[in-house]
Amino acid sequence: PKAIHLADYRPPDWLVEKVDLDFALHPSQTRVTARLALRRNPKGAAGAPVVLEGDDLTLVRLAIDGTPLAGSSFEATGNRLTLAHPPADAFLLEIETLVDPTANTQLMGLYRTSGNYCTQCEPEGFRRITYYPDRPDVLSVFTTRIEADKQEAPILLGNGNLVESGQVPGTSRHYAVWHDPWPKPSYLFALVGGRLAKVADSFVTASGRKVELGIYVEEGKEARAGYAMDSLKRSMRWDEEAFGREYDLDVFNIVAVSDFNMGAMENKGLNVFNDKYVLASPETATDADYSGIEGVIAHEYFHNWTGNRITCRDWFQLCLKEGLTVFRDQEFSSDQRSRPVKRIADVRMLKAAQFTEDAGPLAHPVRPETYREINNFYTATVYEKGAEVVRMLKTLLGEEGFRKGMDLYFERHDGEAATIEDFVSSFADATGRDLSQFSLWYAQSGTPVLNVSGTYDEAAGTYRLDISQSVPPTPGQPEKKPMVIPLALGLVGPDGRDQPLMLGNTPVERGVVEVKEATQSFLFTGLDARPVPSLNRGFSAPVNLVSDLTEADRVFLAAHDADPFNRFDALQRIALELLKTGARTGTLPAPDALVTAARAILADPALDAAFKAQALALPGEGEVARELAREVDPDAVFAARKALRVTLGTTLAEGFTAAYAAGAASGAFSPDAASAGRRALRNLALDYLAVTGSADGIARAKAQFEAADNMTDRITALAVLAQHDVPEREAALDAFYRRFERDALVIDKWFTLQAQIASPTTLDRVKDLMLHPAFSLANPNRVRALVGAFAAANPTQFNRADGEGHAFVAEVVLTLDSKNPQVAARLLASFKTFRQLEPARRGHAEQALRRIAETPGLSPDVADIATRSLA
Ligand code: DPP
Ligand code: ZN
Repeated sequence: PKAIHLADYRPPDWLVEKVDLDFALHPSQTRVTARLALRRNPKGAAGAPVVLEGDDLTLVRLAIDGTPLAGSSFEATGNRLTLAHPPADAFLLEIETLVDPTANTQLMGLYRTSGNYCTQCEPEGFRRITYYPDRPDVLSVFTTRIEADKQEAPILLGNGNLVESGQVPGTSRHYAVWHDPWPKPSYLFALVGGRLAKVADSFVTASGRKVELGIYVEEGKEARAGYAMDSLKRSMRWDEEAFGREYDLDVFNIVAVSDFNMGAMENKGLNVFNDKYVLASPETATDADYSGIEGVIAHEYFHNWTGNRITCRDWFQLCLKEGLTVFRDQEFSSDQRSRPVKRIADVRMLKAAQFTEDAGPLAHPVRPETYREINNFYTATVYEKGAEVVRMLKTLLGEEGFRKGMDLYFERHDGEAATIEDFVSSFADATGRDLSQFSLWYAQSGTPVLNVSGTYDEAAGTYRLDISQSVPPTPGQPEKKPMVIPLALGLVGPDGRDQPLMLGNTPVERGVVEVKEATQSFLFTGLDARPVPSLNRGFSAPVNLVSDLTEADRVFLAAHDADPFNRFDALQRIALELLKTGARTGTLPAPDALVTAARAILADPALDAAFKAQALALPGEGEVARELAREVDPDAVFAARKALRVTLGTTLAEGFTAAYAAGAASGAFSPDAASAGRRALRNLALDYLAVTGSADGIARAKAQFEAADNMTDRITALAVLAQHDVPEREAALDAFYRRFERDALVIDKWFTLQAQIASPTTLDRVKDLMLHPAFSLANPNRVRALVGAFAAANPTQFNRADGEGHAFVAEVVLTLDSKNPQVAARLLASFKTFRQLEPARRGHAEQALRRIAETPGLSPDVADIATRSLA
């Protein structure tokens, strides 16, 4: 496919005033009649033809203003419909197409899942339904009539409000007409038809309008939608309170489906969800599942304003809706739960996914300037780094300035397809700040490195921070300019309290200094003792911080820092340095400082359990590898980490035993954050107490596995057992399977934890599991749970020294590519860290990538990832 460039953007030549769609649902021959009221765009090219996108379409009939068109007056291929000489500057184009939803294995456009009909149109799926100007800057008012066999599809759902429904006389068919008054681009279109059970509720908006809420699930799963419904109502209230945004239709529906490429989709008034992010019960869902549901429900709901009411001008602007909406859902979850713990979890995820992406061949700016396949840009960079950029804006402007900017953005651009420039200008204009340098965060890829060193002058009572910044080269961007980095900091005195933060005679506003130059110094005054600097508090900027802090400084911060994030980070950094040295040299340095700091955190009654669990969980293998950056031997990383876990587990056995006992459940299960935190710490303790594989530890894990009254406790115990080659492992895996065999989402967990076992036998296990009746290459959740987990979360086995792990994943990618290119490409992206590896493993990975790249007939999705990975 050819490259598309942001610089080539042109407004559409034709607009769609309104569109009427008529669907006659049929398993293999669904008839779609589209009536587009087309009008020439005064901003388009004069005299331009009408060119509509299609994908795999069968055209049946075409008419203009009611008159059928002769074949000579248009040109139609599966992928394009061209009217070289449209009759007038405004006319009604009627298009009839046939689509086969059963044969649709890509899960883009109209497809079937568990026998039900559903759609996915973002980013370019609508063109698989009918010919259309399928681009986000063409907004139109949609009316959708859906007709189906009443037995097959008793439920018929569309965007907007239901305006009519009834029986088709003399047939077994019925219909429903949905009208969405809000103009929208085609990627927000959706319909659902099928046999589904409804969970109903309602919500009264701040201005007193009643909204009917519905969550549709497969029959028999109604009881598992309660938490999703509760999350939805809390999201609706929160968006009113935090952003002044009210819902704008009479109905809000969510449909949970079991075959879905992504997490969920924000179609106007009709969100379609991967059922993983809707269904939960204590027996089947972990605490992580509950918080995932809360976050994704909120995310899709928040898109109603940031994405739907204001959409993107083109797909280069994807972060305009995604980064902002992730920021909004993170803030929501922070308000619902513990803010520091949420921040820690988000930063862990950011580093694991985005920093890694930024450090490899797939690095790209938050707003890319070129792409070949837009599906490959739904990335951690666009989403998570995009959210960090919005967070930095808030840190720079303060609470009030940020809200003013958001208000102005909504006021100016409601109903429009906007750009990042529009977004940033709203903040600049609302606050009078020059944000031109700040905009580099959208344009420059790569994670900035911030080097910081401090000098205390006792006689002058000053402390000078010398800071230099650089952004490493990334694909297409060999050289970078200095960025604006909001650095939140504190100067911690010997008593553990923050000392005054003064530059000259001026207090530092909100504790944030702005680093703007390649090198810059800040002289803090009025200090009567040498401080320990607490830098980048709350992870105020997504940078790699290199400081001259000593291990002793970090032990001190881990114990005293007023910023909880940096207490966590200090401990993690001590561990990371040990792990790096251990992995490089084969010998772990003395971990005494870490043990001391960890013991203090574990015993501190003022800290909540969720925080302790985060602080005491060692950095992952991926993070250690990323920090090592080159010549990585994943086995050495694993060995170092294992050795450190054994040391901590043994030396802190008493503390972990106490934490394990203290975390025992009292009363009925509740998914709230405090209870979840208690379980997290208890389960971390279980892992440490069993890490040596001692009989005691295994017995404790086995007992917990058998007695658990919730999925978090059960699956963690099983994961602990799975990491040890003991007879209890296979017995427990079998018992788990038998207990949940009818529950695909739970069996996914069973696949995942087996795929993650760090053992040379795992590859064969995974190959066997691919033949298991519960596995299917046709279902994205199954693929991700088994093969995705192996590739992305089992560094030692995916990167086996003999290359078999790479070869296996490459083989799956090729098989999958002909069915579902999007999921195949996502799986292939697991190779993005291969350049970090030592030469032999790197060679194997490269060979696997080449084998893919040289295969004829690849999808654009897989071809794009393979090419960029090898570049
Ligand atoms: N727009 C969806 C989401 O991120 C994904 N396609 O919510
Ligand atoms: Zn989104």
